[in-house]
Amino acid sequence: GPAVYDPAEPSRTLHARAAQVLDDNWTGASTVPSRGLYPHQWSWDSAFIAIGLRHLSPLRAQTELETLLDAQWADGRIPHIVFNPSVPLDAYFPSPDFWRSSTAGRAAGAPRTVQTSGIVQPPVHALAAWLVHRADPVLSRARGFLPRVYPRLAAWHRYLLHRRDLGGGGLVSVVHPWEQGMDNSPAWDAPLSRITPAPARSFRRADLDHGAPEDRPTDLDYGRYVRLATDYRDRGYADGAGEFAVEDPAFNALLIVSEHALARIARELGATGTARHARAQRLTTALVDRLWDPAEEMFFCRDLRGGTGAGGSGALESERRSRGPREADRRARSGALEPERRSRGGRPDAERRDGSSAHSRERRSRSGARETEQCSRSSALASERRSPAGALVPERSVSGLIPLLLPTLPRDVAAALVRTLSGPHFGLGGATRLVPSYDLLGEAFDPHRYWRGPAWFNTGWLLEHGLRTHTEHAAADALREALLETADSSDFAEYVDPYTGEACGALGFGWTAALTLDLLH
Ligand code: 9YW
Repeated sequence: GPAVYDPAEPSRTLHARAAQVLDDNWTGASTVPSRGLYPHQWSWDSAFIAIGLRHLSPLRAQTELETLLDAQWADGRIPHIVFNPSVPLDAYFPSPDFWRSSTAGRAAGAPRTVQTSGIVQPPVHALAAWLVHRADPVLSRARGFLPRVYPRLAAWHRYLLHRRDLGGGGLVSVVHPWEQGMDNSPAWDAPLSRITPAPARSFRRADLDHGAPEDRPTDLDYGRYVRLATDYRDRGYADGAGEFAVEDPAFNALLIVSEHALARIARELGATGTARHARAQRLTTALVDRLWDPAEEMFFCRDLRGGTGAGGSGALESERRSRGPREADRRARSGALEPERRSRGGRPDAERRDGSSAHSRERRSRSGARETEQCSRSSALASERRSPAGALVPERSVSGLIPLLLPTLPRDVAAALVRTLSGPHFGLGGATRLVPSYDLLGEAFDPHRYWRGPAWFNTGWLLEHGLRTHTEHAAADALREALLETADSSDFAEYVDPYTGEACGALGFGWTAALTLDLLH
């Protein structure tokens, strides 16, 4: 059988190689996710990287987070990218001249001296700061690490809770798929299908210089990403009016975990932390109320701009009752119908290539009719007619399992999540040893295309912790071992085939190496 990674005797080779990746990706003040593909600083990557770096150099781990926080906007947002001025503009798209943070973001308080993007990423930072502090409290106190980062982290959470509660139910919304971090997840297909893509010739994708096109999002995806980001920028990065607004389970679960961490930091600094723990508890309740589906035994995204008026808690069920599960699924997948978007997995090749089965023709004409209808309305009228509660998106994404991290999740909810994780849709311990990013049985499943099936190490790490939090130690041990073996055999790949562990995307990836180090300790 496979070698067991004994925590008492970390494999030196794997440890040393992971440390080497982080050294190679270190720029002097922060760490790039990947030298070729992502040559700047990314927000949630840096949080995960700091969690690993603390085992190599607590000073570097603190610096990683401080560099990111130095680019925070006055309104509290932490940008998803902090650009490295010494990297050529054409090395990554969208580059600083697209985001224009220091001009377009002036009203929102973008920094003047450093160029950033204007969207955000999941709030893993307070959790990271707490773990980094715990790794070397003496150094942390000597440098005044927590007193310096605490007010900034508090402002970050304040921004999310006050400016991004677009659904009015207490949860935070993302306004772009890049914000949630799982760029081309099938959960975005329905909300993205309403967005008119920017023409492909209006931008140049630098990512295709580094990655195989069939392992990356499509041009149509990128057209929509560009449209949404352009509109947000042209509104001066003001929140509220955008065409895309989704409450995501993982984003909100990470905020809750970070709010608990912020409570611990507050306590360390002499406050009680009670109010923050209470807020985290209220958010946990809201998460279950708004995003949990008891019949499907997992969390789903709530598309605030979607829905037919049948919204509210249990929208997925009422959708299913009125139309049947197949119909509800087909409606939600209308964004996945264009030939470019059709995946390698799931359906027979013939149907996918010619796209002309009666089934898909019918679906396509329906989605065309809906798009026309939406285009003909003025946007104010359209938003009036929409249900304020939106609708749950019936796609099973790994995001819907991440709330397992939450320590005060109701017991029956946690037990149901564990069943879903090891059931046919995610296959943990059965069909797979790693957790796929998307439903193994889903129509859009593709084992190699980015967030439409491959297993990722950050979500694996989060679920390993979730399993331990709910005392599923055997499953956590097995997942940990699979993560370590695959990080090793894939050369710290960005993502892997969830069945075979075959490497996809970039190698020498920052958070893969960092979280490997953390699992070894
Ligand atoms: C992009 C850097 C980022 C990650 C995201 C991942 C991808 C593409 O790479 O985003 O161009 O920003 O989806 O989660 O933070 O590793």
